[in-house]
Amino acid sequence: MPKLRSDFRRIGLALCAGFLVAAGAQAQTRTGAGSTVSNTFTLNYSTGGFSQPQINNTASPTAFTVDRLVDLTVTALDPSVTAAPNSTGNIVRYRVTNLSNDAIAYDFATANGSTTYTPSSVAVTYFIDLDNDGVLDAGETLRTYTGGSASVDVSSDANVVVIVTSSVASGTADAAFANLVLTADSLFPVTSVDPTCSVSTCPAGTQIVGDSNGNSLNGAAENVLLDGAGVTDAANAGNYSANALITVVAPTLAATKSVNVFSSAPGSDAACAALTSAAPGNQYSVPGACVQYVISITNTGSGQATTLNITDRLPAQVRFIKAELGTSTSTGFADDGNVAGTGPVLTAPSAAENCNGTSNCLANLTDAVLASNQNGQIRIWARIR
Ligand SMILES: [Ca+2]
Ligand SMILES: [Ca+2]
Ligand SMILES: [Ca+2]
Ligand SMILES: [Ca+2]
Repeated sequence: MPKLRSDFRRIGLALCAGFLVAAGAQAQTRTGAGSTVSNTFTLNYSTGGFSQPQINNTASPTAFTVDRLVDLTVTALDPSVTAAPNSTGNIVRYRVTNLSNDAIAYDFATANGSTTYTPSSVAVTYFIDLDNDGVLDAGETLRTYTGGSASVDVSSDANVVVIVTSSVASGTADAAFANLVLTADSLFPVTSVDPTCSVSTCPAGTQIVGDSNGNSLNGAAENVLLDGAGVTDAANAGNYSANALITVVAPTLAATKSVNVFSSAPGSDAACAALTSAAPGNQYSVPGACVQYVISITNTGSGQATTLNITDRLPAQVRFIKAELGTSTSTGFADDGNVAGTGPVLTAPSAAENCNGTSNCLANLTDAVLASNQNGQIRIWARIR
């Protein structure tokens, strides 16, 4: 029976596909607000073998007006983003979907939810996202939005991407955050699909208020608000809201410089260069002694410090021996991808250079970043002259 079973399976799949198509078609095609739905019936019968006149209601069909369903959803396309202190143009996007059976214009309002910093320079733009990919494509028009105004008409089932940009003030602390709530509210469109609309009953750009005195089967379409409750809005109010979180990510740098006498009398520059710690016993900073300077940078913030530039000019009383990078953590300084070349680049003077304190013996670190929770060091060996 394998053949029969596979036929059954094929029929089953075909049935499922049919249901899916039907369900999809139903979801995407709502009968337009203001449509008139009429229906008739006929009754034929006989008695004693002789047919009798038909009974029907074709002279007065049952009819009703399809009311205006108002529904929408708002979701955050960027529910959680990070931003740097002193940054501008930080973007969070939301998707607004018109689930009504009419074109709707929207009021877009932004508000601060729970915050520890206040986003500034908040601006709203939007576009009707024809392919619903969240991205502004050719053929889609980006529009600026002025608070309190009405958007362009959004067709039934169409999606709008609302882009909210904001700035973070300089000095805003690491881990500060802002919750940014977008609420879309339903307004009458300029061009409704509803033939029962008049300028006075559906004034463009004004709030759609739900009907409150019960259904009238015929006449003008009544407004039925069937939206749910978003993060801050109530159900059945013609609106919906969603939240996006912006978290400030900043480096927190602490820098120290120390000097340690490795040996009172190393004997040679090469011997000084070979020391990795102080020799046993008391060591003194006498002429000829080998010392090590350590510049140590630690990032305890959650953001990466970039475009680092550290310079150290040795004083005239020493001779430069060597310099190298070090760390007390896993990686220390790393390449700055936004600076050409592969870093970190430590530029050091020539070995055995007698320093003059003004124009030579310069150690310089460039093309470097220091990630969160990393320590980076520049270690410099020198001998006292
Ligand atoms: Ca698109
Ligand atoms: Ca009514
Ligand atoms: Ca609502
Ligand atoms: Ca680089």
